[in-house]
Amino acid sequence: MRGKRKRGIDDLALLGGTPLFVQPVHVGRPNIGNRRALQRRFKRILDSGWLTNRGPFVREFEETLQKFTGARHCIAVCNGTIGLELSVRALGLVGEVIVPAFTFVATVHVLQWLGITPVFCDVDPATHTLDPERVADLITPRTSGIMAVHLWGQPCQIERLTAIAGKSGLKLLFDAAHAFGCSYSGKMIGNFGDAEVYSFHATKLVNTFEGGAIVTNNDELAEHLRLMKNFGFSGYDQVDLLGINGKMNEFSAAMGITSLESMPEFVTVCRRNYRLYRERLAALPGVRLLAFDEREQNTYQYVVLELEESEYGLNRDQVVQILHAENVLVRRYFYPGCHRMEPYRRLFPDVGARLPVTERLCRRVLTLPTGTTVSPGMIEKICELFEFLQQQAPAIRQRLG
Ligand code: T4K
Repeated sequence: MRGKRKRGIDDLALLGGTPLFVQPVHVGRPNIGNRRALQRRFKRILDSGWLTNRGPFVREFEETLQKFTGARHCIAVCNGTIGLELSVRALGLVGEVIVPAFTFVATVHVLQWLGITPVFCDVDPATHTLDPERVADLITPRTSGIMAVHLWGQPCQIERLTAIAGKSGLKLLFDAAHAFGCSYSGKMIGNFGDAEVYSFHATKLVNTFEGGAIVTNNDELAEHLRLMKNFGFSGYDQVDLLGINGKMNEFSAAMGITSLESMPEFVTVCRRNYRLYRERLAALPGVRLLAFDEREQNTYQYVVLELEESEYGLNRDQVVQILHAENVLVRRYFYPGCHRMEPYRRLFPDVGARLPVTERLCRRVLTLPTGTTVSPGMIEKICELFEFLQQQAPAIRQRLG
């Protein structure tokens, strides 16, 4: 299964050696949970002939999520992106919305797709989430809202953002794609702002293959969202408003319920993995792992590493190139930053100048493999490789030219 540890730089796969892993080691392998329970649920769906349109599994999934978060309403949707789009429309966002550029591109695409101008804002270097001071600087008469992201499951500075939004009469929407199961001041994410949106994509801790959910404590908004995600239907042949198809299907909900049942085990494994990486990499020069507030609930579904080239000896992109050759498929999330992707690069060519932290993170960050398919032995090998690369950095740099 595994190649030998590296003794000299010629053992590196990039330089002709054998890869450390025979099979690719991914960052986001799905956590499956109890297969038998899942198969039983699939059988029930097939036997019942009820495949979608708010069937029993979707209702059960929504109720379970609601209890778990303590929020008043939870609306399951077919993916997180649609959940964000529905929320943006239902909240009546128009004109300009302040958003980070250091996020998965879906966050920003949602705004652009709906004809709203994304106003890119820099992030805090320690947490990688929106910097509230910079947010306040970007508010104009055209601003209708703030779309903040609890990146890596790390909560935003919610109190400060809430105060800024309240003072300026702005809506506050949280992209909580990474933050299901995380808490802020002891309260579950899902209870803040006007609404919060989770993703349950296959790569997330809890998954529904594709899926998401909108969570809110606003009754009127919830009612609006429920209609919107089902074409606006309020009865068999009555349509009350402009809607779309944002429904989750029964198979996805069954996966979600099964996945939720095993969530405590997933978190235990991810926490163990995170701590192993932390112990093994803590003393390595130029390596910093993103820290989580241990007083809060965290899921540790992302292990995020920042690499300082001047101390480590190699830059992030060289390390990624070497690790990929070893079949360790670390990812440069969220390189190159949304502002450097189309259409934003063309629309806002100079915006990078006011995003120094974002630009720096885009050069330094990589995420490491974790999840239930990643064992302590694999982590040991990966950490050994990181140590080896640091020790051999000058010679490797020379060979890479
Ligand atoms: N907001 C934020 C902040 C987000 O991060 C996301 C999604 C969204 C909004 C939108 O939510 P959704 O509409 O997706 O529900 C992946 C996911 O596709 C995406 O959902 C996620 N964020 C993003 C952070 O990661 P890619 O382009 O990196 O996917 P991909 O195919 O390269 O897969 C990632 C890793 O997982 C690879 O190493 C392969 C592995 N993998 C992937 C899949 C799909 C598997 O092992 N099995 C699988 O089935 O975006």
